[in-house]
Amino acid sequence: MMGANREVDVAIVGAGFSGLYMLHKLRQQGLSAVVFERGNGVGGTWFWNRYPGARCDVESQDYSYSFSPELEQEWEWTERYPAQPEILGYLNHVADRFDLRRSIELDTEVTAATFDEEANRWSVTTGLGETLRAKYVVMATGCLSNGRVPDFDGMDSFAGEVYHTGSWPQEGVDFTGKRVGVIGTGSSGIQAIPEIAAQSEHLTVFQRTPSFSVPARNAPLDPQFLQEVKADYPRRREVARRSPTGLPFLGNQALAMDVTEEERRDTYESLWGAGGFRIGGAFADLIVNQEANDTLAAFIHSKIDEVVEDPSIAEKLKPRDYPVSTKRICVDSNYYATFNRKNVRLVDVRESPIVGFDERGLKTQAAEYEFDAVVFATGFDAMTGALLGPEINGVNGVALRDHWDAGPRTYLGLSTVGFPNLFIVAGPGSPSVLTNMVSAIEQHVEWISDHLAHVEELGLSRSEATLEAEDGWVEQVNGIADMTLFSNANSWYLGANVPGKPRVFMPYAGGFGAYRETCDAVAADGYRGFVLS
Ligand code: NA7
Repeated sequence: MMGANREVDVAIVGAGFSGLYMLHKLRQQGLSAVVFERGNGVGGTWFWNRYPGARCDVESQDYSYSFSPELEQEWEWTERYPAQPEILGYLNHVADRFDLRRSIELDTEVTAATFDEEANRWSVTTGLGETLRAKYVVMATGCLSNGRVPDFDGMDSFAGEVYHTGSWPQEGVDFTGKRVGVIGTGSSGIQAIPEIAAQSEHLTVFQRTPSFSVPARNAPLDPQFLQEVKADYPRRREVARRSPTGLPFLGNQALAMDVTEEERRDTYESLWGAGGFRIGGAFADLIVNQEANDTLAAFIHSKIDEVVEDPSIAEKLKPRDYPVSTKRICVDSNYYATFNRKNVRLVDVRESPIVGFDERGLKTQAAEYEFDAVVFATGFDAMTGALLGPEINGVNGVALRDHWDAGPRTYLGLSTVGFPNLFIVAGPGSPSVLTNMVSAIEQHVEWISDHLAHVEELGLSRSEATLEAEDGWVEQVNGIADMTLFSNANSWYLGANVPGKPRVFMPYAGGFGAYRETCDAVAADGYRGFVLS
């Protein structure tokens, strides 16, 4: 299949949840497609994030494809929250079951894509030096694909082992007998820290911003429960498709400020006891009303006090400068209790910032720390990183990087002006990371598939969003974000974790169900906002 003249209908970039389903869907409709994947296996996010404790924060039965009833019935999830190896196993099963592997090229990074306006074709170049022609390109590149390691002075001089949670060695890491430093206390750090603490000789956690974390209460899945879910999947999935979160429940419509303090506390207690991030949706006003949000923050603070024995450490672990849920709530197993261990210390790098590394370890303004290994749990260039990695040039040779110079601009999070026939799965401007990603991905894949079928049926060669539609959508996404508390946190949703990245709230916060209705209405209206030619 190699060669300069290779041509397919669709080039798909990425073989995670998005790329695998996109390939399956396009094949079913008779289009030829190839998937380029930079990893040496399928799985995307779940291929790379193999750090100890890596686990999804959405429950197993819902973090799964709904497109195949047979797949739903035959796959047996084993825990309430799926661990990384189980999700990776599931995606490998999907690749085999639907015979996807013959169209997936591993170890193949897409380095460039250039639109040829005469032919209405994309030329897609890979790191292997091949150029392939494709009528359409689908960027199935994921929201959290490009890991970020801060640029600390002297890092190269450090003689110990260095890891990033998002590109963990496939053979695993043994921290037994080692002195380990973990930098970062987002979801990845919070999952890895208890595991590394249990294995290593000593662990130092460098925290810049504490996270709100709730107990997962993970446990083996009761086979009886799983049977009930399987029998109920059609209804369950339908609720998820219409819900604000892509999960099979609608959230409480009551307002925190309308109930008594005692009722509020009971609600929080019961959700804390149940485990998981549903506590973030305990009341409908938590994400729009600071006073309401403060009640949940105070509740979580009180829980930290209950668990952490040293009051000064408990104090440091309490987030105080942003509202709950404006950074993703973390879902943990024994995170706060880990700080009661004798071999764990917490360093607040707000108080004493990291100055740099030397051969033995790192220095803050207050002290020096020696390590055998350092783990960066420092997150990702989220949502745009993987899209802006390759050199993508559209109409008139305009680079996507330039079009998005002031922040990502899309129509529906699916398409961007000047880049005809290029579609993004779970792109900026879509609900993506604010929802159950698998639901969001399926909705996008199905919409793109229907759209391409429409263009093909009409015998057309080009689909492009209009500037008016894109302007309107950008305004709508910003307008909705402005009605919430989301802008009050320096989160990766806003690009705030990457120095120099434009501060723009990237996901669509109007809810998954409402977003789906908009996408459906656009399609029903002859793909309003797109020029088809
Ligand atoms: P996150 O949530 O972006 O967390 C990264 C953490 O690393 C966070 O605590 C950061 O502190 C910290 N960080 C980043 N840069 C630095 C520097 N220079 N110094 C000290 N600390 C730093 O990434 P995760 O991988 O944990 O989670 C990503 C998503 O995956 C998560 O939201 C879930 O959706 C699943 P900061 O908050 O920036 O002060």
